[in-house]
Amino acid sequence: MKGPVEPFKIKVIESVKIPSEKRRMEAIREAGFNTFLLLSEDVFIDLLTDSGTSAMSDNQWAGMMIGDEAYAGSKNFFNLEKAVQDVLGYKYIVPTHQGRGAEHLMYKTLTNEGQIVPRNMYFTTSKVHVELAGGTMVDVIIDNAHDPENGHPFKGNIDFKKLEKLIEEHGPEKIAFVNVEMDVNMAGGQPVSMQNLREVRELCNNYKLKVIFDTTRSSENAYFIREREKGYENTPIVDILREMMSYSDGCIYSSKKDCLVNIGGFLATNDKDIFQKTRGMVVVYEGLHTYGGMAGRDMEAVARGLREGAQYEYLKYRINQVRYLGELLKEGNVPIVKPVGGHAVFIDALKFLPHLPRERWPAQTLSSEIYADSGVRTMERGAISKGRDKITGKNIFPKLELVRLTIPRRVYTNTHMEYTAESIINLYEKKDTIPGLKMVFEPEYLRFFQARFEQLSFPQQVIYS
Ligand code: P71
Repeated sequence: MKGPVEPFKIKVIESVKIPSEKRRMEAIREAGFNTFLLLSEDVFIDLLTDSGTSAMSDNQWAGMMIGDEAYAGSKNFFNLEKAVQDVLGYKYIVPTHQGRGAEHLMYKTLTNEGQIVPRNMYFTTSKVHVELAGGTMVDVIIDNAHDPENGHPFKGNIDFKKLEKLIEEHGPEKIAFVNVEMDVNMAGGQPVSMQNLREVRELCNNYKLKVIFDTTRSSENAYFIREREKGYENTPIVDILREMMSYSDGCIYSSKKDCLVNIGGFLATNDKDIFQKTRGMVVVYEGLHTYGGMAGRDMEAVARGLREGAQYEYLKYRINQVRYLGELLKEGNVPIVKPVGGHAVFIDALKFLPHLPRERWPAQTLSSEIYADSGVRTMERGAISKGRDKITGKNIFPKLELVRLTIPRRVYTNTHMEYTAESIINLYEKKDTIPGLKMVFEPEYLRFFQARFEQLSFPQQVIYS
């Protein structure tokens, strides 16, 4: 098997080195066995996130040089507005500093105290912004998404029975809006089908509900539609994107992913009322409505990146590089979430380390072991990320206890993928020797960022807490 051919050549490089085994051991200990607390200079291959970690093109860098840093009416804003109109088909846009800025404005505008927001799974920042606005997010994704072995081609789809039941139970006036994420992050980067989006629109029309998309990874989702959905085999990606967006009233977009930039975000809509309200708020929280927290040069990079990120040849390489890593791991019998998603490969830590009890944090353990073994940094996406039950204070143990290997865009070569796979396969062969972790420091909010752990030695696997 070979990795996909890159549709670009490399003009600038950044040196990276593998820290010695001794330094890796020290570094992970100093970081309290939490990969968020590692120093970047101690990392060889950084698969923590695909957010803000892309390599920009010569065309984007050239755009940075024509940044118009006027406080008001920057020409780069109008270039961004035009790119959003051309690629996504929305009329109005409000720029923000990054995705969560857009979530804040959009979700606060549309949510009243006590209302419900159905969504295909959840994302941490999205959930927080709905809750801060007084609402509750409820998961209405299809059951297949919760099963790592299930090979459904559109595992990100909304389950209409769940959605309809929720609307009927509470009444449509209790539903703030219906929220659909593209290429669902927490489910493993799993796409939503065009048919599902079309049917969400029809159902919401019947109840007069607004539909808001989280389009953060929509170009990658569009690629999967072209690859897997009948009738779209030869459709240009931009046409797929415009059809997808036509089924919504608006979107929030973290440009740090599919727009191939290091910072930025926006919301976009065809609804004049949403536009006026969010544009009224952007000046309070982000900046004037023609920059919204971004520099002029950043807006230019987003405008150009949105167009580049929707090119078929680029997406084909991108999706296949992620898949290549997944296939290599599968060949080595490493248990991963199937099918491989758009932005990351997820390892099933419960299957990788079956000898560890949940309260020895298998995914946290595995991410720290991968780093110690190879200098590759990954992210825990399991019980530590999920946190405690707000009422009982007990740890929640979600079905999915995963380690995310997130692939930055246009940054690493296929050889980096091979190195990563080889190290993880070697680790898998000695998995029985891996001891668990004990949490020794736990912050109150978003504990995964700063929690600290100690390594237990065998046979000290007894649960004390
Ligand atoms: C990712 C991130 C960044 C992140 C956020 C929180 C904890 C750890 C890492 C950000 C997203 C996202 C979706 C679907 C909105 C945001 C927020 N993802 N929606 O996966 O995936 O965007 O970071 O630009 O504010 O590592 P923002």
